[in-house]
Amino acid sequence: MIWNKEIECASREQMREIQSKRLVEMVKRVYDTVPFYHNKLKEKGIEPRDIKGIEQLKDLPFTLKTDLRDNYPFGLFTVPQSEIVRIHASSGTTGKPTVVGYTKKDIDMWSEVVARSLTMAGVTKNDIIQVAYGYGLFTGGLGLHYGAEKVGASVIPISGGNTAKQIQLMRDFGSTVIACTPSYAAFLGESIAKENIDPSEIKLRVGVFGAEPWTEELRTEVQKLLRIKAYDIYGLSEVIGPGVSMECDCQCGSHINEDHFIPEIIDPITLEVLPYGELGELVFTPVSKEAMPLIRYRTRDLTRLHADTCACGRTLVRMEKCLGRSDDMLIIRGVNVFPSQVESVLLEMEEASPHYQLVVSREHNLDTLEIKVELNEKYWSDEIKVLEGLKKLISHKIANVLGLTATIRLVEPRSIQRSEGKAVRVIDNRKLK
Ligand code: DLL
Repeated sequence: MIWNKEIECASREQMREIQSKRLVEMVKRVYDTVPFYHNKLKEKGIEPRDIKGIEQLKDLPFTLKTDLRDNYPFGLFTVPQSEIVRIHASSGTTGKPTVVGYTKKDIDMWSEVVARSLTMAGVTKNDIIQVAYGYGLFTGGLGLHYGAEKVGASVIPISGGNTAKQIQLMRDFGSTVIACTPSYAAFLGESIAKENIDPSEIKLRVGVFGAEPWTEELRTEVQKLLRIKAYDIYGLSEVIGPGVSMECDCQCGSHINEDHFIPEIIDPITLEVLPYGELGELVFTPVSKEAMPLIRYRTRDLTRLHADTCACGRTLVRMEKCLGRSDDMLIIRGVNVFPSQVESVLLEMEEASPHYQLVVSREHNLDTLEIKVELNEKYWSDEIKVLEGLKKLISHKIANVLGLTATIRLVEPRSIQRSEGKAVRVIDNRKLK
């Protein structure tokens, strides 16, 4: 089923026409109402009347996360506060949170894109969806909630955490869809397995997982644990929240709701726009948001775009699974390391659980990488020889993939702290010094 066929299956020309019209209108609006953009466009010598369509997107200035912080809290809003019906914020690692606002129309648009997304995963009004993303300033809970209601599904707004309750309601209410971070899904799966619950009591069939990078290997693991089909949902609060893009049943990339969020891939160094198929930083221009549209917002997420028509019939541009964020990329002794590479290696091995952590330190001016690997119950052994052998094997595999030697520390099942939301995969002690 397709939620909005006219848009999701539009020809490239039709889509460009919609995007052009919205872009022209939006640039004029922010020029007239947001001093930050007024000045930024003036600096570049751009008058709104110069912008005739999507071809000129590449000439417009970028917006950075720091720009949102500098205009904290409401400086980028285009409408008076009386028109704002919702405020969300994401807490950064440092300083002030990034604030976003929504008008009534923005909430409707957001519900529409999440409804499209859930429909891509085959969710219908006959489903019971357990929304286990956090409700609150984080966009995950309420974002999924409104979209699921729009689809007509029965929503259980349980929010994140309280695993025993999650499992109880899942059994009692017969939830068919679970929406949460993939790392929490892995934890839920393990907890169900531990309780020896009769699998027929769990009716889940679909997982809607996102808010953090995750690998194909983790997908396989979670699908096995929860006996579901797991779909990737992507989004960020600055652009709207969840529902910027979502995988369809073909699972060959996530379809971007590009009538609202125009995607580009840029080279993060030269800032040039790259052609489809090339790896680079994802940039979004949310053109139809009333309260807080942005021009060319740099997400820091690294991926590729593809524009060929998908077997599902949708023509919406697809983005590959995010490799990670450029600011999550660790540079260890000059080698670039993404946590997702470590995840891929570990989860190919039966012995490793989906819970791991990278600990980076600096000793005598030399970076060190320790990888804490939590073993699955079955493989946790008291025999030093067995554990040593396993350590060697993991170390060898990691060296092959990363081109870097890491110290492997095998840790007991359930000893790495679980997260109810985004998992903490990296502890970088170098930053503390
Ligand atoms: O994480 C919105 C969201 C909620 C998406 C629920 C999906 C499901 P923020 O907290 O602003 O918003 O974080 C946005 O999280 O720039 C990515 O780095 C990362 N991210 C989000 N979804 C994915 C995904 C929400 N599917 C940041 N794969 C983004 C990889 C993701 N990374």
